[in-house]
Order: sequence, then structure tokens, then C-alpha cells
Amino acid sequence: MGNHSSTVNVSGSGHVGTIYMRAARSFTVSEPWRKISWGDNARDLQYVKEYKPGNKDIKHVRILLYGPDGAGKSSFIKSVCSVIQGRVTTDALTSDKSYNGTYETFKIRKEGNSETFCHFVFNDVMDLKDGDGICADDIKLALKGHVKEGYQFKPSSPLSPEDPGYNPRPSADDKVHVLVCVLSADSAGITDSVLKKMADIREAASELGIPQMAIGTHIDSACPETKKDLKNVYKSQQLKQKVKDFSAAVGVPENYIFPVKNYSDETHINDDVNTLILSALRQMISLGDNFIEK
Ligand SMILES: Nc1nc2c(ncn2[C@@H]2O[C@H](COP(=O)(O)OP(=O)(O)O)[C@@H](O)[C@H]2O)c(=O)[nH]1
Ligand SMILES: [Mg+2]
Repeated sequence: MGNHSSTVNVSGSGHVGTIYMRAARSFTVSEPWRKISWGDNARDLQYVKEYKPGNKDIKHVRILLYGPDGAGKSSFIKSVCSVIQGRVTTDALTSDKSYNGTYETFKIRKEGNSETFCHFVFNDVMDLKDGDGICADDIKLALKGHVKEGYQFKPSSPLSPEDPGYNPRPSADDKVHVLVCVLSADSAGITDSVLKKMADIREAASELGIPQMAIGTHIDSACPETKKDLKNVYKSQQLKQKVKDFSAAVGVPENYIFPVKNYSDETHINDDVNTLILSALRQMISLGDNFIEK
């Protein structure tokens, strides 16, 4: 691929050379580097809404999102809510609690005010910052289901078995079934200390056999052509490169990295936004389900 690259938006009078150079750097599109069917969301939507773990002892797939501050973890959970409910949700889903690092499980209602929930849940662990933030050891405990709901993570001291927030006998439901790394395609880079912490977490998940994948958010702000038309996402050479960079940085294979655009300032549901979210979510559920079955 790449031999069909073309540069768009180069027209204009005057300083064509300058415009061309700028365009070549940021707006390059090509033949799609991954296939996806747009506007055909009904089947995926049905799959995620109706999904139930085959294993009757387990109520839900637990998806743990982790990644740097501002990457879009909370927004992704909210976006999933919007996709499932068919309207951009204004729920104060991300309570203040999640910002100060409480271990909280987010369930997704199938309809706006119903009491039936999807059979997958999210946990959004406290942002990984330089120097402070959650201890990698605590995330490892969360993977194994040892962190009780509502536990307040403490940056300087990991959870110990004596702490009331420690769950000594986690059920299969408490354990994490799929680990998802969330990265922004629009940030300059991830610091070494954050990368190191992420590597630790990944290693722990690998030891436990927990499947892993990643989502790349902010694809709209990272690529003007994608912002203009989300269908350009898999044609964007810049985003293709981002996926390669993420893969090298966090060790997740490229085909397990899903670009998504979260609902941020929209007021209405958009089919293309939904397509990408559903594609990532479907993969999370099926990886988690495979793990449960093992
Ligand atoms: N344009 C755009 N903004 C996003 C996207 N995802 C998240 N945001 C915005 O980025 C900011 C940080 O997102 P948040 O979900 O709080 O990140 P968290 O710290 O990982 O939970 C918020 O202002 C979001 O509205 C995205 O895909 N595109
Ligand atoms: Mg958050």
C-alpha cells in the first residue's frame, strides 16, 4: 500500500508550493489500509446489545480502560452509552468520583431510563501521570479482581490485603476480561515514565492471559481529512502512521488498534462515529468473551 497515495486540497492560487508542502504533510490519503463497512451498524449494534457471556456463571465482560490523562477514557464510555441508547447522552456518567481515582464500574443501560443493562461493564482507572497517579501494582490487583468497588486509589501507597478496599476472594465477574489501552492520536507523545508504567500493566495482563487491545482517540483533531469526513480514517496515512507508532510504543499489534472518534461536542448521533465505536466495542466484547470461555 501507499503507492496509491495522493495529496488532496492542493488547489488554490498563489503560493502553491507552500500549500502543497503543508498539504503533503498533513492531508495525505490513499487506498484504505483497513476495510470496514460504513453505515451498516444494525448488526453490530444488535450484537453488542444482545451479547451475553456463554458461561452462565458470569454476568458480564469486564473491560478495563487505562491510559494517559485526557486520552478519552471517560468519553469513550459515554460514547458507548450514546451509541447503545441511540442519542447523545448527557448523563453525568463520569461522576467526580472517577476523576479523583475511585474504582468504579460503569454499566450501560440498554434504553435511557430502563433498568436493563448490557452484559459488558467498564472500569476506567485513574489517569497515568508522570510521577503520580495510580500505582501500576494497583492496576495489577484490579486485573485480578482484588479491588473493591468504590476503593479510592492512593498514588503513593498500593492497596494491601489488610485494607478494607481489598477483595480477598474475587468472583469471576470481578476479574478483568479484556484490557484496553486508550491513547490520543492528537498528543505529541507519551513520556517514558508513562510508557514504562503501561508496559508493566501489559506484562501483568499477559501473565494472567488477559487479552489486550488499544483504541486511538481524537482522530478528528489529529487529521483534518478525517475531521471533514470520518470515512477517511482508514485512508489517512497520518493515522496509519499513528497506529504504527502506538503499536511500537505499547506493543499491541496494529490490527488490535482501533481508531475511534468519541462524542465530544456533538448533539446528534452520527452513523460513521457509531461505526467506529461499534467496531472497537465488538472487538472488546469478543476478546473478553474468548477469555471467559477459557
Ligand atoms: N475532538 C475530540 N475530543 C475528544 C475525543 N475524545 C475525548 N475528547 C475530549 O478530550 C478531553 C479529555 O477526555 P476524557 O474522556 O475526559 O479523557 P480521560 O482523562 O482519559 O478520561 C475531553 O474534553 C473530551 O471531550 C475525540 O475523539 N475527539
Ligand atoms: Mg476520565
